[in-house]
Amino acid sequence: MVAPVQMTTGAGPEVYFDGDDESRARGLYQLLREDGSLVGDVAWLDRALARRLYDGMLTIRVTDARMMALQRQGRIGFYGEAMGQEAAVVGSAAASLPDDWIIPALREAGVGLFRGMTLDSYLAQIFGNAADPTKGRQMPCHPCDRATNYVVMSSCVSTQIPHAVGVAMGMKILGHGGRCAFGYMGDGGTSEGDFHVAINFAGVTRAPVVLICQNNQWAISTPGKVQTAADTIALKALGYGVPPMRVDGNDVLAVYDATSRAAARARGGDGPTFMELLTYRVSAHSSSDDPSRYRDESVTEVWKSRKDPLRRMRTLLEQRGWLAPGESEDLAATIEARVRACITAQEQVGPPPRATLFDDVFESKTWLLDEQARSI
Ligand SMILES: Cc1ncc(C[n+]2csc(CCOP(=O)(O)OP(=O)(O)O)c2C)c(N)n1
Ligand SMILES: [Mg+2]
Repeated sequence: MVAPVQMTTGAGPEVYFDGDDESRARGLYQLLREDGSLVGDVAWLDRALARRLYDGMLTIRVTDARMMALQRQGRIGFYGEAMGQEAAVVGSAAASLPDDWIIPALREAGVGLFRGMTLDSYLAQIFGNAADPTKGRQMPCHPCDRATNYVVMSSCVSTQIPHAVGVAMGMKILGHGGRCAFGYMGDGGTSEGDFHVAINFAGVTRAPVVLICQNNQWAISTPGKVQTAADTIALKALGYGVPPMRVDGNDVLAVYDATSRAAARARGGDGPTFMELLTYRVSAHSSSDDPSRYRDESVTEVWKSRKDPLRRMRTLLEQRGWLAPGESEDLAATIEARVRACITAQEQVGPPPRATLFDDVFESKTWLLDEQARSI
């Protein structure tokens, strides 16, 4: 039997993976410290991967900022940012393979973008225009992308988890070996009944799924400490026989490495893993929220500065000469120009034609819909 391992925060692979499941659920896997120094060995990290991770995080940061500006100008109706959570989003996305399926929750649009959903398609969906594959019927921030197996988000908190486990069970039944499903959720999602039902099925069926909880410590105005009496969210998985991992969610290298390990297990037929990625929702819950009414924003400031996931990765990249001084600002400006060009293009696309209202409702139109269609 593997013994428990005592961990102070931030354990590298030699310590973290040496213990039992409970110590992994109570500990915290880390490779890159807040100051940009390394905890463990990352011989696998080359410049290309490091830059893909950093550029992916920067793309989310810049895109989200533009989208929030559009919302404040009244040009889009609603937006929810992932500010401060970019490492959890990109690190996990980078561990996915093209044949895997992604079932996102609230803050994973960046996973879709990282996997190849185009910015044009993302913006078309935010504007709900004629180029929107869902024909303007979804809220902004509920994108989908068939080409990259990125499933549209279901708005009801936690419903995404049974969806993800169901997709994975389907893969197993159909004999689709070598692939897995990624099912995302927030910390709040783990208090819903759907979480317990889904993780139970995942454990019993040994479905090829990686369940990823972005613990950003808030569910709108509900803080983590009144969300659950469990010491950590990862501990919940133990009762269902699903191996847990608890990871520094602001450390893109640890998130990438841990998710890669979990995905490899799933793809190899070794069943599910539950991952708690510890991070912080630096932004408001959404464009309709004002967190200064219910939380101490001096705490937010610490996560925004010292604990910022981009900052620590930038420090490492600059130390290794993989990012020149000032290059990050240039890169951000290039991304912003690209986002602005897409906004201009997509704002000129008109709304979906009214007749499309009746598409995708029934396989063939009923007489009632026919009648309604004639009246528009
Ligand atoms: C079943 C259900 N209850 C309530 C809501 C309203 N709601 C939307 S997001 C949210 C909080 C989600 O918190 P969490 O799961 O931690 O995700 P986060 O927003 O922090 O990413 C709530 C209560 C909902 N969409 N669905
Ligand atoms: Mg949350």
